[in-house]
Amino acid sequence: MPTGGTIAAIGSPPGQSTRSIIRISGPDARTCAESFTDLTNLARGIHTTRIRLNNQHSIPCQLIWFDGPRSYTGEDVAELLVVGNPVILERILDQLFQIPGVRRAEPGEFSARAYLNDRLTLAQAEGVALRIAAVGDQALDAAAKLLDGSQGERCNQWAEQLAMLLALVESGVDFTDQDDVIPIAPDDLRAKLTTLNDQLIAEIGSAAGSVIHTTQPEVVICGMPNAGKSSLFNALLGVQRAVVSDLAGTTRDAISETLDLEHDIPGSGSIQLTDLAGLADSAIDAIDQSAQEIARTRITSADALIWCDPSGHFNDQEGLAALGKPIIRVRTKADLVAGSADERNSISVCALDGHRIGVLKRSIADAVCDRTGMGVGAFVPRHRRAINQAIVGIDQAMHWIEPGARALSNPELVASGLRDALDALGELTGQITPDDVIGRVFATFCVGK
Ligand SMILES: Nc1nc2c(ncn2[C@@H]2O[C@H](COP(=O)(O)OP(=O)(O)OP(=O)(O)O)[C@@H](O)[C@H]2O)c(=O)[nH]1
Ligand SMILES: [Mg+2]
Repeated sequence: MPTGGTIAAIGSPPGQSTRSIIRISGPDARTCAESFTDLTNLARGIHTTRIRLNNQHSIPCQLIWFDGPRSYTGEDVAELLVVGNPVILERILDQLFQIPGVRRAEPGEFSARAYLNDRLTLAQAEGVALRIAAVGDQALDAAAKLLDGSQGERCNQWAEQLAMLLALVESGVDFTDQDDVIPIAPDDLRAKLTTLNDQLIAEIGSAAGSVIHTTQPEVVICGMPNAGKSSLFNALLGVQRAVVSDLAGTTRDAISETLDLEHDIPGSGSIQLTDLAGLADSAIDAIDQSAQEIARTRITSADALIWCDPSGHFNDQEGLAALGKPIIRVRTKADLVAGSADERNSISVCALDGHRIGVLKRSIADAVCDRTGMGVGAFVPRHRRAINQAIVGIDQAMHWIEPGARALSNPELVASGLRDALDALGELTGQITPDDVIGRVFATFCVGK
């Protein structure tokens, strides 16, 4: 990411809206703000003015001025609130870029400057990103904890405890020839590490080892051709989105739509629902072959599967169960079954009249949206990875601590595991922040943030 200069970007989503925002940050922000308006000697606060466009038209604008360092980025910042017309916004930006030293901001560059100017810690910057991307209350709560620094505080405490235990183990390495020196009793060390590990596991909660999205979880509808998948997709969405026909092999693509479960099941948020081509032993033609490959890829990356089978047998030739993901077995075309279907292992639905679609929605919410017990660390992939690494390091260290022993027989190996764990946590506490970590964090931001 380039640094320096004055940056400008649109800070609101693309498209038309009543108001949009253009952000400008850097040493020339004042020049930018004053050269297109009648404002002079800008003072902190909101100013109502007009922006001249190419000296022809002028449009009304509210300009919010922040003197550095008391601004988001720590630099002089101007925010322009103007009518949300993309043509006008681009024109304003073009004019700004005529000013020497002013250029378009990279994704996340405003927040990167805030970080470089000590206005935000890395974790707080991630809190900003999470707050923008948050889907649901739990992600918002996690963002708040990142932003208020309480999560960083906890990481610091873990890192300090680990550093202290590592120091004790290492001092044991230095004094191995003196039998009477026992810096820490193995059982004490084990107990302390167990507590620490429990806290780390709680931090990523039920997400330990699994993939969690800051955006919506993806649920795919899979099963044999003609199983009624597309009909179910449409019934869940409440619109005729996918083509339905009695020919097997109708669906040839992965079709995704957002399904909002919040309305029916408060607290569950929304998901990406994807309809797939049917899985078969053989392909009808080359298109079918590639449709099936797409389907298999999407099944592998999904967070949960809705497995449709009108027979209710759920013979697993495809090895879906072995994927270890939540599976919701749905007996489709329940209206064709004489008598009431066995509901112990599956939900019987009819896509034509919506029978038990509500029950299915609830199972979907249970499968993917049950984030209870999920800690802050679960929401940001970098945190989840670092905490997982720390857990692995501590596990390795514990492997070499024999219960009841008077001294550690392999203190070097214990120390090595603890050092790995400390390194992993160091990335979170900001003690170890290589450039590529910073780049990775801000690369996930949108332009204008
Ligand atoms: N009676 C009844 N028919 C259904 C039901 N759901 C789907 N069908 C019929 O089953 C046939 C196949 O439906 P689709 O939804 O296209 O099935 P699909 O699994 O998406 O099929 P492919 O995309 O070809 O894999 C159509 O003729 C639907 O009208 C149902 O609940 N009851
Ligand atoms: Mg289909």
